[in-house]
Amino acid sequence: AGTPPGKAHMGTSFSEFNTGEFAESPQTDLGVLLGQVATACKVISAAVARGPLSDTLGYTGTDNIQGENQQKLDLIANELMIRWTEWGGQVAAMASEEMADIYRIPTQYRQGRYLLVFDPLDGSSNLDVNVSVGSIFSILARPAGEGEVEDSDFLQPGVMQVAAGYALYGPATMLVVTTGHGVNGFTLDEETGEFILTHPHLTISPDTREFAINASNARMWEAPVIRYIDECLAGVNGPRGEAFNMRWVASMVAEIHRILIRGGVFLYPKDNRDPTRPGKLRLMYEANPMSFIVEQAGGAASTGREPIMQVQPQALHQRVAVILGSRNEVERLVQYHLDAP
Ligand code: AHM
Ligand code: MG
Repeated sequence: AGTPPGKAHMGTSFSEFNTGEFAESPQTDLGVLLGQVATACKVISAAVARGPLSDTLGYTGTDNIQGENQQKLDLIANELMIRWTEWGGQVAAMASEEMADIYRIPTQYRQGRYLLVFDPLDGSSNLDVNVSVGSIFSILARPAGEGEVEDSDFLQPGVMQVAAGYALYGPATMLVVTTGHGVNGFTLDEETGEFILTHPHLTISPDTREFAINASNARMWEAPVIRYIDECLAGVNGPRGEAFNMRWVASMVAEIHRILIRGGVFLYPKDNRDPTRPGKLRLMYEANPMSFIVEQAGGAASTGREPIMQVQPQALHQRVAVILGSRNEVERLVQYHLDAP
């Protein structure tokens, strides 16, 4: 959704904002789809909040495609995202962290021109301790062509995204969206069931003294990341001459949201635990949508060696190294990668 011209638009509902944004536009379908994704996120928010009361916490005993144990709410959220978006005629196929293969829209529904890619419940290892989790989504245009959608139709670099966003299920439920014209944040009003514009035109400060990384992996990091974190930890007497603070929620959505609100840099870098694994996070439904949001808010997103959104995907579930947030810190990390032998 685009940048509203000033405070007058604070308090606008997401539906009204979307209608204004896409009125007279050939992308009306995109507005409709975003509205359906927003509704799916409201329903997922309610399911997450009821978790402890409805026997939906805990594991299913099955693994997803990345060999991670699925939680009941991972699968419920996946199902809800599909059910609330498949019937409207905007989507041709979907892909998700929780589905090994793509999901083609059943033939009883109209086939749309968009591909919806999502992580239905990111950070779900936090569910049992009642810490923030979220949903992440990315919308791509279906390439022109005949016949069924194939995996290869999804394998577009992040620069091709037409929209991306996340819902954060925290103390308040929020929806943060970009369609390539800035980033806007909406808060769910539980009384009316509407997402209300509370954070127009989010921007990330170029400088920060806060970083986020899972430091338990330090022994496996590459040299440029070790250098960067060592310098942050060295404090006022180190080469940065400043004291840095650290945060790690282990929910990427909460982490990126914090960075949008008060700056920061987030790293899930490549490490040497498995030479075939370029990072932990998934390119298509974690790294790309978050990179689109961060760049639209004036931040930067890199693998350390190239901009994340320029990585050509080879597979739906491929992983990638992630360094994103305040522009000057990301640029410093890119420089450290260039400097490394
Ligand atoms: P998930 O999709 O299985 O929830 O994994 C992604 C999450 C991110 O939200 C978070 O940044 C990271 O994994 C946390 O990893 P770690 O367990 O190493 O702290
Ligand atoms: Mg995830």
